[in-house]
Amino acid sequence: MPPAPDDRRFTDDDMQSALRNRELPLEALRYDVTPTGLHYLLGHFDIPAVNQDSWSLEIGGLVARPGSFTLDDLRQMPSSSMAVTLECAGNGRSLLDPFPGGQPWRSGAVSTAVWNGVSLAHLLQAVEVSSEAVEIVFTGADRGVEDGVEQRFQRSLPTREAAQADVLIAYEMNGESLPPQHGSPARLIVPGWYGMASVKWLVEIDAVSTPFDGFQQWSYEIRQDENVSGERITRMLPRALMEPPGIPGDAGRRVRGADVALRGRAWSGTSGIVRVEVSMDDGETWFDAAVGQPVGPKAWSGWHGAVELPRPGDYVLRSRATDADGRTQPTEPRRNVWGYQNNVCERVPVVFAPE
Ligand SMILES: Nc1nc2c(c(=O)[nH]1)N[C@H]1C(S)=C(S)[C@@H](COP(=O)(O)O)O[C@H]1N2
Ligand SMILES: [Mo]
Repeated sequence: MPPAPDDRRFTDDDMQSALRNRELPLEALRYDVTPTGLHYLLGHFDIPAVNQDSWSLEIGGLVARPGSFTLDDLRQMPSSSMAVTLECAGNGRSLLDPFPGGQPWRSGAVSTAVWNGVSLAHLLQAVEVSSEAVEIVFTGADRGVEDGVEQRFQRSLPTREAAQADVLIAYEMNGESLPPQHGSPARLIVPGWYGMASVKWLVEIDAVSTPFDGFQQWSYEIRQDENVSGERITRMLPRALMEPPGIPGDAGRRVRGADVALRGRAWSGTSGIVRVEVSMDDGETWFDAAVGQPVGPKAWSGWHGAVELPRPGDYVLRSRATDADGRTQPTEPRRNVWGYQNNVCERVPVVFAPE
C-alpha cells in the first residue's frame, strides 16, 4: 500500500515542487497524444523569462565553427515531427515507504506529445564537432540552488547518443509554439530517455573533451548509499498504466458491473512493448491483455483487456508491461536513495458495488 500520509513527511520544498509541477490525470491516458494542457510538468527551478525574439542558441566548445542560431534560423532548417513519450525518472517515488523526499509523484509523471523541430545531429554537423569531443553539454536558461549548489540546469549526452537522428531541438509541441512551462522557445527532446535529459529553455550547447559531471548529472544516479555513486540513469524502464475504471470513490474506484473493461498505455525506453498483463487479485494471478501498435516508434502503445469480478467487494487491479528486451516490472517497489526508476506494477483499488 502507498504509505499513509502521516509517514510521508513532505518538506516545504517537496510541497513547493508538488504544487508547481503536476501529473497526467490518469483518465487522460485515453488520448494517443496527450493534450498540451494535460501533459505532465516538471521544472527544478522557476520558469525563466526568455524573449523569443531576442533568443539565440549558442553552439560552441570543441567545434570548428561556433554558431549562434535564432528561432528563425532553426525554423528555416529541415524539420521533423515525432510522437515521444516522456517520463520523469522520479515517477512512482511517493509509492516508496519511507518517502525519500523530492517531487512526490504517484504514477502519472508521463505523457506523450508530438514534438517538431530540428535534428540535433544536423546542427552538430553544421558546426563540425571535433573528434576529440566525448560529450555534448546542454544548458537551460533556468537557474536555482539545489542542495546548496547554485547552478544553471545542465545535462550532457555522450556524442554517440547526441548524434542519434531522433534527438530533436524542438520548437513546437502538438502543433503550437512551445508553451513557457515546457521550454519555450526551444528544448531538447531525447526519445527513450527519462525526462531530465530533455533540457528545456535551451540556450547553450557545448562539445567537451571530458565527461560532464554537473549537479544534474551525478544527482540522477541509482544510489544505495548517499555517498557512494551508482549507475547513471538513462533510458526508461518498462511500465504499464490503466485508465482508472469506474468512478472515483472513497475506498478506491467504484465499479457497478462485474465485467470491467480495462485500457491503458505501456512504454519502455529501449524497445517495444510485447506483453501487458492484468491482475484482479493484487498480483496473485495474471491474465494477458492485448497490446496495440505504438503511437510512434518512440511513443507508448495502447493496450486493452478485461476482468470479471466474481462477487461484490474489494479488489486490487494491477497491470504489468514487458518489453522486447525481456525487461518487466517488479511487483514490489525497489528502493534507492533518491527514489528513481520505481516502476513497480501499479495497484488500483476497486470496489465492486452493484446498485
Ligand atoms: N532547463 C530545464 N530542463 C528540464 C528540467 C528543468 O528543471 N530545467 N526538468 C527536466 C525534468 S526532470 C523532466 S522530467 C522534464 C519534464 O518535461 P516537461 O515539463 O515538458 O514534461 O524536463 C526536463 N528538462
Ligand atoms: Mo524528471
